[in-house]
Amino acid sequence: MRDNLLRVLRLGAIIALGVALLSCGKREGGGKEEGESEKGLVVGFSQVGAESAWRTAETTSMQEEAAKRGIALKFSDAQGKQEKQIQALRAFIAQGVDAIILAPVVETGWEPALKEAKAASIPVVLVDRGIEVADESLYATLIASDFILEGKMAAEWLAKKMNGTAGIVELQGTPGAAPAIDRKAGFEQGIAQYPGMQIIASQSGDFRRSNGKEVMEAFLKIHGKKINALYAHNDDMAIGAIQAIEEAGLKPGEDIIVVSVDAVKGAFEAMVAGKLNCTVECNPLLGPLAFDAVEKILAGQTLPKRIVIEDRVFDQSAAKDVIGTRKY
Ligand code: GZL
Repeated sequence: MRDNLLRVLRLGAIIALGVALLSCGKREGGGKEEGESEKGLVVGFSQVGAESAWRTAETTSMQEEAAKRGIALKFSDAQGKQEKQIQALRAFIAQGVDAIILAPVVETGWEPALKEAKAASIPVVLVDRGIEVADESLYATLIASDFILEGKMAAEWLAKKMNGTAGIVELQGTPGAAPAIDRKAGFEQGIAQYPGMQIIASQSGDFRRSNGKEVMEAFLKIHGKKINALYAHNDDMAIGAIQAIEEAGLKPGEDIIVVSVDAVKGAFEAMVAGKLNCTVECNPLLGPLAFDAVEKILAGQTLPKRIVIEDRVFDQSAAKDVIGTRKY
């Protein structure tokens, strides 16, 4: 009799322990964490910064889409510094977010933090820029434009406009950033078949309007009349350079033909004013695709490693008709 009683008590203790262990994986009290939304999803977004109109449009798209889906978004602006992005990733991991969205400022140096996210079973979606990693399992997918193609489209348009002969200066984006590396490579590939298309100077303006103006001032001082075309890796630097061209007493869009990338509203305004000649679109409204990817991954679906955004070319001939339809 006594043995049976001991057996029942022992079995009861084992069951109680099992229930306790099983429930310890859930949040305290099973309730929602502070700031959690209806769906309970909490997503960390590590953003490069606010260096350009394109970047601001991307941030707005992400924030609006999260709100629309009832997802709590933890937002971090790294002010262009990779170490701040890595700190943000580690903070998101410590907070136990459900997923991370990362717009990586540069291509390299991400493995340690991404390995920590993987160890914590937190999926990472890359948006806007790619990274160089040996182990592609460290991120779920990359949603971005094809920057090499953008560079080629810019080159093709300019070669036709210049009838295959131009003295070109180039304003590069942020050193080490995928769009800067690939837009340069794509443009060089695009002009390779035109011996008369010569890049006479190339320097980074860090995707910023103010830097674009400063670097263009220097180009004009050094190379003067040899310059009859500008290729800028983004519209913000092109718009800064346009100011420098005007202050040098030259006509942007006529004395110096200007081609850039992004197709932000400011570029259309400059084209309507005849100061910018062509912009290659790079769509920043990535919020819907990014959160589709997050929700699919959390539902256990596998995504393609690369989701490519389609881009178009806009020049002055279309600017007036299109400007009213632009969303960023
Ligand atoms: C492109 C994005 C680039 C934009 C710039 O996906 O990373 O960074 O072209 C922005 O305007 O600063």
